[in-house]
Amino acid sequence: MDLNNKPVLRSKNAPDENPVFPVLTDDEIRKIDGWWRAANYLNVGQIYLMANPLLREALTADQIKPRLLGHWGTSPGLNLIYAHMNRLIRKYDLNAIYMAGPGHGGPAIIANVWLEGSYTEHYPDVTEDDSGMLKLFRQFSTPGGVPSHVSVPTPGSIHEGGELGYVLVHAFGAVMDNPDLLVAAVVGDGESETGPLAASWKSIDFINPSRDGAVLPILHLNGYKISGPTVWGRHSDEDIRNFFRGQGYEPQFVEGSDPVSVHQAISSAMEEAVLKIRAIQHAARAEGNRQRPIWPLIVLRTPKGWTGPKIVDGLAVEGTFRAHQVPVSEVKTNPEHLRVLEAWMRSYKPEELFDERGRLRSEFLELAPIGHRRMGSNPHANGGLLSKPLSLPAYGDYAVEFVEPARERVGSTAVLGQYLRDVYEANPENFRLFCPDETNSNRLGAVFEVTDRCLVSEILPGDDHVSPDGRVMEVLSEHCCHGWLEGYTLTGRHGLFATYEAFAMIIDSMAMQHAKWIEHAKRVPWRADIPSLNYLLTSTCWRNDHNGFSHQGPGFIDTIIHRKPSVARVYLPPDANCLLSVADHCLRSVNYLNLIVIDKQPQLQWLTMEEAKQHCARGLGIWPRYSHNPDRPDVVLACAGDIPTQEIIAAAAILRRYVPELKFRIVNVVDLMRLCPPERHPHGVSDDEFVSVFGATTPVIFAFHGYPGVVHDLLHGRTSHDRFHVRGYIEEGTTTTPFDMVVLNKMSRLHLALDVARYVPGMLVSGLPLVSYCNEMLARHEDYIHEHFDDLPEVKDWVWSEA
Ligand SMILES: Cc1ncc(C[n+]2csc(CCOP(=O)(O)OP(=O)(O)O)c2C)c(N)n1
Ligand SMILES: [Mg+2]
Repeated sequence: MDLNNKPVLRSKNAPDENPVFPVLTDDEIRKIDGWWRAANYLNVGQIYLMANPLLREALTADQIKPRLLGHWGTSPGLNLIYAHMNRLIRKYDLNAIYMAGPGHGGPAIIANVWLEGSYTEHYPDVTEDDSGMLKLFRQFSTPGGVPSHVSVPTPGSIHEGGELGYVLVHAFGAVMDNPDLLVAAVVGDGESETGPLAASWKSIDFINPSRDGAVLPILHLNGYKISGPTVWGRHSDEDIRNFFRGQGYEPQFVEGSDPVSVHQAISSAMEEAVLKIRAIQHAARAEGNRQRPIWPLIVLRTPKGWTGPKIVDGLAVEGTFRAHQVPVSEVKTNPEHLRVLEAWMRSYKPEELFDERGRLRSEFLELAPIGHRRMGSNPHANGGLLSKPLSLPAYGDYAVEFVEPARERVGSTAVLGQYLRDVYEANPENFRLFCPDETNSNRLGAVFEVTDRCLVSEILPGDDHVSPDGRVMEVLSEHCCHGWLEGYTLTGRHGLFATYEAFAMIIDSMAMQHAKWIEHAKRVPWRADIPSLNYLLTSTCWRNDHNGFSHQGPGFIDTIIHRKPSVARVYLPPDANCLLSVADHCLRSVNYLNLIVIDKQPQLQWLTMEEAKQHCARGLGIWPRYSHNPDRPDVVLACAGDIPTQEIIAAAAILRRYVPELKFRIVNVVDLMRLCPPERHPHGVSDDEFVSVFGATTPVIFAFHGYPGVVHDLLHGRTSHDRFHVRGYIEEGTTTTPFDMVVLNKMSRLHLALDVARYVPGMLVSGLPLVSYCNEMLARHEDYIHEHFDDLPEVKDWVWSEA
């Protein structure tokens, strides 16, 4: 090995103390470079060619795809890193996976996993020869083929990179509780400008090297986004170094455009990083070091579209934003462009790289790791293969017991907290709670009896349950919480994301992307099932207290119901026993986004555990105890959600007093998707069952937790849908009392009773005293809260009674 002491490459801005020493022999460089050229060649082939894959004859216009799609610019950098990761995996027997933040470089990863043989193992018809190569080219970005991003069908991928910004959170989530795993995470310099990516550098404050694996971030500083420069592309190394040092990293810079020097520099930087990571892990695991380490990070400054056409039509392409997608277009119709493309492809010397059959020559193939060490075949990137079901305590043991129902108020999430405490105890290595900062506020604090908040940083004596060994992941970034949990479940482990309802909207796009991933994965046969992503939304829109208007927003329900029916589930448990039953169900499930919404405040408890089990299994049903002559009702009083359940049953009490002859049934919906016609959602009840619960023509007054339009949307297609009159959250809120919130949104018991008077035939006369009472009460309420700053005692202390 040539180990002279001369730095082979140093950034023009880098200070002298950071030289890079060569670690590769000339022969190693030749082989790595061969792999890299082969991957680059396959990249270009995927974008352009539909015939003549190895250029064994002169390229002609009819061999070019009619629609040129894909991204070239990021790909040479992605290929470079893949090739050098391969060398290190072999040398150190690393258990590593690759995440490409600029996931638009899909053809790069496809090229590499095909070269290493993983692709053909997953897709046997895409053989490792020239006909397989042609299939690889022809399927890319064409109808029925594979997408241009590193998406679900790409072996070795658990990160699509379509919506930029999440590569680091996915990577860090994947290594939590995976002590041997290393994720090489490439961050685009444009991507690094996104909010979620900017937030995620701090993830190292939550990575405990004694129990977690490691992420090696590689900032791919090619200087450009789609059509403009990146912010960091115009910053000095010194600025960038200061930024990363401030975040807890020691960056190593690699810069250049001469392949040989860059191979040396990147191999040296990556090897040094791997050794640093090993040293960090050894210090934590063998020597008990509890300090937050300084983690390595690589800044790779290479030209965008490196090795591509330098100038096209007189304009610079290589090293500029023009290399982002298809660097030379109109190849079918412009002979000069065809010539540029052919010269470009031949510059990789395919005849040197591929043998007669079209397979990568063995001297280059030697670089690839074997078996599960190949990054396209590592089971962590198909996490369901490694997933172990949770060991769950019997949730019935946590039941809220009562002599008479709905007489006392109990905090339902506090009960769930006790259950989660025991889930933690029974699953010390594959369950975590993710929460911006509100585990206690959401009343889940019982978990701190058995674990702490995680922080791998300075801990002060006054801190409450904070330690590097803590397993409650509290970071005030909904993006980090969601992304970590995605990475954690995609690698087969289980978790729950608990957050304030209004602020779930921050991650609604992430939820959408994850739903797409799961949905697509179900259609890819080799992808194993992964644990569901579970949401618990508390601090809901119905309680304002000191918070102003900012804290109300039940819109995450809308986000979830519009996801594919095969992955979307929404549960609105009305009390603690139902919450326990729903939580148990969700934690056992796979391949869903499970949304659970329930408030944290003490609330009336309606069902015994046995009743709750049956009700939740059915998902919706009549509650006979709270109904009045329910067999042939005049009206159905329906509810979904805890506060709506309280208000509708309180409305029922008013109705019984003022219109005793009125027959009604109380229907509660805990599994919201039951409302959908079965052809639109697998949970939808049959029309017969729907009619047996809601009747066929009976008016329905429906109190709903979220925006009323959600219920109308779900009911679309049901028998005489226009008889449903839905009350819900209508964007009213301020600092006010709990009952005033339902009054302002016209979902109070008084409004619901007035709706009965309005919509039930024959109520015009018999309902008059009812109407007077409700209107008087609304006026009294208004006066009372402004005088006393609290709800009327008969409202505040209302409990259900049979009489
Ligand atoms: C959140 C988000 N916003 C916008 C886009 C559209 N987009 C696709 S690629 C790209 C530029 C990415 O630049 P960079 O991260 O530097 O990647 P490069 O191609 O330079 O490696 C943009 C803006 C996106 N995919 N995701
Ligand atoms: Mg860039």
